[in-house]
Amino acid sequence: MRQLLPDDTLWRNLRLATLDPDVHTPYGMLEGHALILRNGHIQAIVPEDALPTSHGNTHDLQGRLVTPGLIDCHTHLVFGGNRASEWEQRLNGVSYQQISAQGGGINATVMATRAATEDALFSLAQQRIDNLIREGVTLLEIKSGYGLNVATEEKILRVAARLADKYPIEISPTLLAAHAVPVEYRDDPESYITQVCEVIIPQLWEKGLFEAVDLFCESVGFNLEQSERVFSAAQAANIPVKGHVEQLSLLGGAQLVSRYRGLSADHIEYLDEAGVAAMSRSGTVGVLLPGAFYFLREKQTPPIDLLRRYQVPMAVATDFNPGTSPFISLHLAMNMACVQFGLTPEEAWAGVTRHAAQALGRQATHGQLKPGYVADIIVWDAEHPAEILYEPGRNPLYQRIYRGQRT
Ligand code: DI6
Ligand code: FE
Repeated sequence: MRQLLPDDTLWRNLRLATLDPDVHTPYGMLEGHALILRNGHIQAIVPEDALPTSHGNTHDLQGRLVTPGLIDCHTHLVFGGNRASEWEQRLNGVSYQQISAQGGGINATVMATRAATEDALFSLAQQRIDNLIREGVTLLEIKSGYGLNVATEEKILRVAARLADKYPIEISPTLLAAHAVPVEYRDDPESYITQVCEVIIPQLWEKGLFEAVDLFCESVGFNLEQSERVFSAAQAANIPVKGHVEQLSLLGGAQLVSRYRGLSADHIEYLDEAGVAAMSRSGTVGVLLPGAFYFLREKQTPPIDLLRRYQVPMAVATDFNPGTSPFISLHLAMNMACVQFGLTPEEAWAGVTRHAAQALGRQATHGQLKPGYVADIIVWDAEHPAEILYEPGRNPLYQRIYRGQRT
């Protein structure tokens, strides 16, 4: 009979979808087990019949379904303004690329974000983060990328840090200064890349404002050579990298990310077998962003069968941003990953738990219900994990537990 400490909490009468690949059942499902939580972590998972008959701090969950907290590993959550008028232009036949070439697109949001105060950006971000917390998100990646100068990139990252201070959620901040060429460097993109490498990365890394460097390797973003300059600068400072790659064309960005042993290659609609093989060798996660695919009315889907065959972990994220994925729902992204890309519901669940944790370098501590992992746990009023993504908008969340505390 396991001994419990006075401060331990005991969660009984539940059905555990552990998402632990070493539990060989669908979703890593464990029936008839209980959770013991201690100091914000999972202390043990024990069979119900091996428990003490009573403990001061016991929660009976009446047989409910329990999963790890959800992880949204790719968002552009902090920005000013919106792009509804551009969206209407696109629906009247103007392409994303044309709008970008006219100084719209990312740069339109850059103007709005540069003009907004830090407090205004924080207030806008609060409404968005509330939605994700209500859906059960407990770890959230937030990128910069709508500043494109050191002051505004810092402003965005400071908003991300303030969100982490205020809300019961962990934030993983990413520097995406190489998101687009700002208007003031329109005729000299190489000099902007120099600014990113020699000013923005070192200054904001020195201030401890981000964990990884991201970039947009695409015809409307940066080419391979420019992307390599950014990754090389990050590598020189031992900063992990990731990339928006192969979204609208095949430039070889995924192979570049793999060459730098990047955390993740994101979008990857145009990824080829050479890129998949490279990702498999480097342990790079493929992050699927079906919201952008849907909103841009793309036709080319990511090579899911190749990713499966090479056992490349697939994560699923919202890519929440004003230009290509204005959907602040991870449940919807899970649904879209199944309906549009052909993932199974279990793959989508792995995509927002253990694979999303791996995309953020946290596979040893987050994204599974396993002893030693963080006690980020969601209790659902649902029979089966598939219900959560089958009916986005229903949100059967019963209780959200963040680091062992109900929130
Ligand atoms: N790819 C995307 O889909 C977003 N960023 C990126 O690199 C678009 C961001 C925007 O249009 O505001
Ligand atoms: Fe993105």
